Amino acid sequence: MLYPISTKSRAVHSLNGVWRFMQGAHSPQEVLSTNEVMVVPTSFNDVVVDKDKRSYIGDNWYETEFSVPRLDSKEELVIRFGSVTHHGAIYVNGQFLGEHKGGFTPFEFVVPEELYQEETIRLTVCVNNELNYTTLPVGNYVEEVQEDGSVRKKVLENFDFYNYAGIHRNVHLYTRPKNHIKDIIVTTQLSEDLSEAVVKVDVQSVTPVEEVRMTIFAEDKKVVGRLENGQLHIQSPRLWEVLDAYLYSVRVELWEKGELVDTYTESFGIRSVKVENGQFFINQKPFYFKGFGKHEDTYINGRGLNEAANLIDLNLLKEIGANSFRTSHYPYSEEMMRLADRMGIVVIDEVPAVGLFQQFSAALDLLGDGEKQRNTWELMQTKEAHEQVIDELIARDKNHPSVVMWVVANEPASHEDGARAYFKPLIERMRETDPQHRPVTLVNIMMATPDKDQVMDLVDVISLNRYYGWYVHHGDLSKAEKGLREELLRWQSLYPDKPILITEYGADTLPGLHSMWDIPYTEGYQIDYYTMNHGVFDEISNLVGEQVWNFADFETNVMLIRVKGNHKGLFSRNREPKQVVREFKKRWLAIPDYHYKSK
Ligand code: BDP
Repeated sequence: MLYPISTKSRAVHSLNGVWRFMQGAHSPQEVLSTNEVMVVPTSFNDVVVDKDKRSYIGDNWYETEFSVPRLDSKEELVIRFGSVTHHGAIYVNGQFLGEHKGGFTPFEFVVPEELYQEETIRLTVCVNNELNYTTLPVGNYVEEVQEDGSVRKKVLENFDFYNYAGIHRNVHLYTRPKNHIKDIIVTTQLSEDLSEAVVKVDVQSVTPVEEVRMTIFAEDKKVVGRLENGQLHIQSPRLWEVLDAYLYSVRVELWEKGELVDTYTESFGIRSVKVENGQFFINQKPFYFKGFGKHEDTYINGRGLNEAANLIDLNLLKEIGANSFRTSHYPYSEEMMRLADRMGIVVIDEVPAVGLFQQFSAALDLLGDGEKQRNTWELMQTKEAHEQVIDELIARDKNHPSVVMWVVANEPASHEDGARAYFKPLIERMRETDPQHRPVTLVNIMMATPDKDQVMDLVDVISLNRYYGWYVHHGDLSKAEKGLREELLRWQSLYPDKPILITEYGADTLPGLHSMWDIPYTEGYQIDYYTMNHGVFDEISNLVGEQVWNFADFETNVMLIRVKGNHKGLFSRNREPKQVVREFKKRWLAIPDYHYKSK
């Protein structure tokens, strides 16, 4: 799906700003009559202040007006949402336009032509934040009868982050030709010695045109060449390199009877990715991932787009010697993906498939005693949502050079019967749908040990979330070390040709907390915990990277094991470093991006 940009044939307007807001029942045929307002984009939760409104589950109504820009008869008007979490129903002048399920991918609708003559259009959005066993992420949905007899909806998160909601990303209004470029698919093929690249561009338009012109530009805007039959050979291409990004762009033009019908410019990078002999190669060199699992999570904005936070995060990431992050546990904003492309940061791109483990909620103390434990794969009805998010994520992110791997799910119950039948077709779908055929991984949970797991043979990289010294052997680092080593060696002998990637390891730490005995939660324990882990990682030849859990402290639901959120960040929630950051900086600056584990 194309990102909204202005070109000769397209004009983009922002609909961000202050909208009217109301929670509860409303008929969109009526004007939303309310004294409350809400900022778009942001999560509403931390902005409304009132406790009940913050945790409200159900319909949240947003409304604004805009005047219709001038259009000629060959143009159409589109309303586009970067994301609405988790379900958006869109109305114009009270008329239903369409809806979208899933809170982390963009969608758009064409405004009906009969409204183009109107002076203004009233845009109403119903944002529903319910989660259940058919949605991704998975939530435990309950309805509680209150003392006054009213029913309050609740979602008990089946995952460890706060269920922020709202119009989370940019809302754009844009004009484009009715016969327009629907999609641009860029693939590049690099020769073994990296001396030549074949760039292929596939353009999809609404109806075929006489001529499609495609020109590739270098970063300095000089013409590299024009495509013939959808392809161009580039000699000695400048590669998109880790922390040294180079972005080419392709300008696509649709021509009909000597007239320019539509034009769009897409940037791309030339780089290769492959998994072979237990190593992860970027541009033919074995790469070592240094970085983080993150969250889109900041004070005030919650999960709402915060571009300044995105930039400081990637600047801090570079400062500490890292080179990558995982979009745990959902697709991040398009703006973040573009920033990663620009800055040469490697991204592991994850769909919002989190919570696919029935007992996870019990482990996190979320469910009452009455809840019977059933089998995850009989209970969850997420197949349809899962297919949809895979298709939407790949449609959105396929051209990003920063994306080197897809994640089909985080910590599902891959040790329970039914997991294999559930995941096999999804993993195949991910591989086949991606025009670049990037590697696919599944992030394995600590209970799904090598003897119990039923799916890891299906993926390209063994991604492990392991908490030896935290959830396992809490506070006992020597037992933890032994356990970690044993388990990693078992994975290695089971899949000698597959790289192992540590996608999570971490320990909750309160800045400023110290103890003579470096007990858990102190800054001293966090340092010792990581030192122990790194010692073991360095022993394992096909362990190709370490991504810390988490980049920064983040908000969660209220739970026994959470003290105002999850404190496993290397940085606090306001991005101040904990003591361990200086240790990481030493280690990561000493580890090269390439050839660290070459045999
Ligand atoms: C894993 C999850 C992550 C949690 C983390 C933790 O993947 O979302 O926040 O552990 O417990 O279970 O800190």
